[in-house]
Amino acid sequence: MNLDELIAQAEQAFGAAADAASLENEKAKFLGKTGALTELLKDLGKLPPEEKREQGGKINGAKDRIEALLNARRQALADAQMNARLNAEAIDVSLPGRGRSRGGIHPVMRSWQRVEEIFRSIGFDVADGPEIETDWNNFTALNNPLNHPARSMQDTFYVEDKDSDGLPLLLRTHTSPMQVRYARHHVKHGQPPIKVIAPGRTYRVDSDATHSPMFHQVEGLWIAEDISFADLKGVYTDFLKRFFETDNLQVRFRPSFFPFTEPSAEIDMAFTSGPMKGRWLEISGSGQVHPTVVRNYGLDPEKYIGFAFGSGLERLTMLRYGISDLRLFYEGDLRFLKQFN
Ligand code: 2NL
Repeated sequence: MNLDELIAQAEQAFGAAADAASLENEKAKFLGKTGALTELLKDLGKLPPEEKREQGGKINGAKDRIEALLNARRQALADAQMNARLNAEAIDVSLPGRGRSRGGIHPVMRSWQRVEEIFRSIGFDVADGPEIETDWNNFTALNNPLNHPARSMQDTFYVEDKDSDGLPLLLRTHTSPMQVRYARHHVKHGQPPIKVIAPGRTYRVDSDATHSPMFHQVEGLWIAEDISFADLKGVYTDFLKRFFETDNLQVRFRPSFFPFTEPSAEIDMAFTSGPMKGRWLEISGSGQVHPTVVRNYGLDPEKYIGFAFGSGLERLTMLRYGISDLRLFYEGDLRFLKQFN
């Protein structure tokens, strides 16, 4: 077999291989275990030593040459593949950027921020706490009787896991448990006054045009030796004026009932100017903290006294911006949300 012819054959075969797989197929025909060159090398053994060296050198030279042709073709195919990819994935760097839209603050969160800012300025601390609570923190500590309907399966979301009293954990139905935790921690490590607000998410089994299963509350609590209903009136009226940015409002306290306060009052307000002038609006529950609740904080109710209130952040937000449908808060419609940013 003429080695130059073999080299020419290899060059032709490699050149005809259109991809890496067929190239490796062609390689086997020349350099593989049963390839042409390998067969030639096997036959060398039959030759006398002198010829063996000469023929061996030639064959190995041809082998080197074919391997070089193979590598050149491999490189060429790889280059072609890379060029095809670069063309296919080409990026037009002259196009304008896609831009990045900016998020905004939800109107209820704006109210939350405002409320914190106002109460901090009156000397209130801000409590935090878990949304999954124990039965004791959510109900018992707040003087809710065991058979109270708020505790029923129909009104409260219960969790499979049980607390250390063996009672099911639950999604807190108001923000009060944060204040219970705060007060007990405060009493353990120091003395009253306890002066705190607790804003946060709350959950009830309730869903219609005016109720959402998840909503936001802010509660306030001020306990010391001499905190009276007069302080509640002063603090809450000041809060409303600053929240709604007007002195033109009236506030009234209307007798009511809550298990955790005694006496209790509904707080109503009315604007004395503007489009809402003269309409009384329920804005908050409130009262003097019940002696049982004060005792559950770890304090002597004969010595310590104070007030608490609870307001809905959605309600405050609706009144501030003139929003008529609660559901708008939870739909995530940007046409609605953009108006507050
Ligand atoms: C309502 C009722 C109220 C409270 C919340 C409270 C919290 C503690 C102790 C005593 Cl830790 N009271 N919160 C008191 C009275 C009323 O809210 O339906 N608000 C929308």
